[in-house]
Amino acid sequence: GVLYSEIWNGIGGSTVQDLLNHPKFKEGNPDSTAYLPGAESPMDIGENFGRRIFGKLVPPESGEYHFWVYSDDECVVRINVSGENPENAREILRRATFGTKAWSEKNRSRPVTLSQGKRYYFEILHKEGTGSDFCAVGWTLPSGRLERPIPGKHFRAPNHETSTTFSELRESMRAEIVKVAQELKKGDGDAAETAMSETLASLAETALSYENRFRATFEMYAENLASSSD
Ligand SMILES: [Ca+2]
Repeated sequence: GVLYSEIWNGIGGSTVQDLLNHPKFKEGNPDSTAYLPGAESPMDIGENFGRRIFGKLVPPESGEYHFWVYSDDECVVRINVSGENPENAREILRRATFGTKAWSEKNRSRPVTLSQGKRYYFEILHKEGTGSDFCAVGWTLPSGRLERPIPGKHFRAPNHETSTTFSELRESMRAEIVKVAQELKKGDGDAAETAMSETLASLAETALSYENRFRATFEMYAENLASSSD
């Protein structure tokens, strides 16, 4: 499984509240999105942005879990302890600004009781001001085993993404690539060559960005098959 990540750029401040208060976040349209293979962000991607990473957490055991977090700047972990609805999520853990990239018992949650195989809404809200940026969430399972960060195998991507079919994805990729290719213009001289190489680089990036989306769509397809054969 995977988690879904959204980023809003151009938002100052170091606290999650700065993100929650901002009109761009309230409007909901992120500047970029991505799938993540576990409960961990990429590192040092920019300045003055806010991030939400979310998915459905499916615990492999029943009992008391302890969650761990590290981040820079601030990070809040929220879970709906009774099910999948995002609106009932509550804060279980907060790491204040400027942490180090290391797990510490100071940044561990109180026990959270979860049931094996049940789906729980899970999200990480992260705010970066300036300097280094990262966040990750791990857990101690009821058996005492540590998984830090929590791997993607315990997550299901959000509902709205599971409806994407391969043909929709292929059509969207085709449209985006045609759009970039149409910017290719013939011309002479260094300026035309520079423009050509920039357009080709952009084309390559567009194509590569689809790798993760195809992989995530395949994983969700496989998960749906697996769960329907129970
Ligand atoms: Ca920072």
